[in-house]
Amino acid sequence: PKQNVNVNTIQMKSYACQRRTPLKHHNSHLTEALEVLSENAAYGENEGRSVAFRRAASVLKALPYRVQTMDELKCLPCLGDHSQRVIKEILEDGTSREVESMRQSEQFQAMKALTGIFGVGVRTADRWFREGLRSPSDLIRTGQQLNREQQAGVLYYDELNKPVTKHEADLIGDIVKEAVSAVLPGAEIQLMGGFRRGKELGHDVDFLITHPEEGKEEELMPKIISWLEERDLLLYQKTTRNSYLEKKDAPGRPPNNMDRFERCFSIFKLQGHAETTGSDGVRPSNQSEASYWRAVRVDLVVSPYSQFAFATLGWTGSKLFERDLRRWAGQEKHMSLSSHALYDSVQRCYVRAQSEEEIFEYLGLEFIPPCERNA
Ligand code: DGT
Ligand code: MG
Repeated sequence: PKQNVNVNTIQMKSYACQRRTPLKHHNSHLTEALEVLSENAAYGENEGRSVAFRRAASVLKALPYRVQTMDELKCLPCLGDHSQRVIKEILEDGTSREVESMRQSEQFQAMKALTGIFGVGVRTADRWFREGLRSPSDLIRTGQQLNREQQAGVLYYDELNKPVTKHEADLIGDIVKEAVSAVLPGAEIQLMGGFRRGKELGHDVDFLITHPEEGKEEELMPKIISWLEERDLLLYQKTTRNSYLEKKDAPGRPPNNMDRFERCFSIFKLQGHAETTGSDGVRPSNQSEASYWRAVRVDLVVSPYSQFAFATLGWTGSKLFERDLRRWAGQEKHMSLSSHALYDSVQRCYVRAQSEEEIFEYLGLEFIPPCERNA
């Protein structure tokens, strides 16, 4: 399709929220390498560097053709020297030695394995690495002190690292719907995160819950959790309460990345589903129907109706798209955007919105549908 695209007329905008980024693109041979560099920088707690590589990858995801020569990159934003060097290497040799040796390195692999444990961040993983630990089994063998979250993370490590399918996400959606409508009739639930952007696989399943009558959603989470626990559907859960106060949280302060909704990090026990049957559709003989389940990470978020549009926008992702929305709002529009609200620092007022479309419009951005937010 390249013949139809004049590479010199492509106007690549520099904020991810100004671009359309489809899920399937033409440059994964380059973006995967750049994302290894980004991941590695994150393991070294170099956030700026990590984001820079992620931005470079993201620009290539938005290109409507497969890059063949360095010449085609001339007019593109966000491609630093290091990214360009790596791209050049891949275009010339098919692979980047720097990236490949990084991928193979003991440190990279150990950090990937350790941060892949639910409840383990870069700091903890790095400390363990320096103590000589490399994998979840090393943690068990050496009897490391683990918190409740990490214990669950180690216990269900293999299953939680197996991608969740859209089908499994829908099965969990049905359960959450049943729970929510049992404890609060009229409540609405929406699938968020990667699955809302059209992904077929995810690392978890994200849901946003609200009720059209403001206030009805208060203290909803504990009721949902009890309903699920009574039916033995949860392996782990940690609920945090809503701590959002408009007066305290938004104006003047830099927009805070962590939001303050009532929220539950959980691990679901997903009963007898197709994934664990063999390719012939026959269940392995060692598992009875009752013991037939897998662990799946699920995030539940409850939002008041008046904040629902902001919560929807904030929980759809991708992470880079969200980051650039906030950066755009702050740098270009003197506004502060969070998953709760939009504050206009020039007009000194909060902006109300009923839909994502209205928020884009207020930000002076063309509306980008969820399936094109895969930045
Ligand atoms: P996945 O799950 O790896 O397939 O991909 P995503 O895009 O679903 O990523 P995930 O589940 O980590 O997060 C979903 C979106 O929700 C993400 O794009 C940004 C947003 N998000 C996640 N955690 C937070 C949070 O603590 N605060 C806010 N405001 N947003 C968050
Ligand atoms: Mg997700």
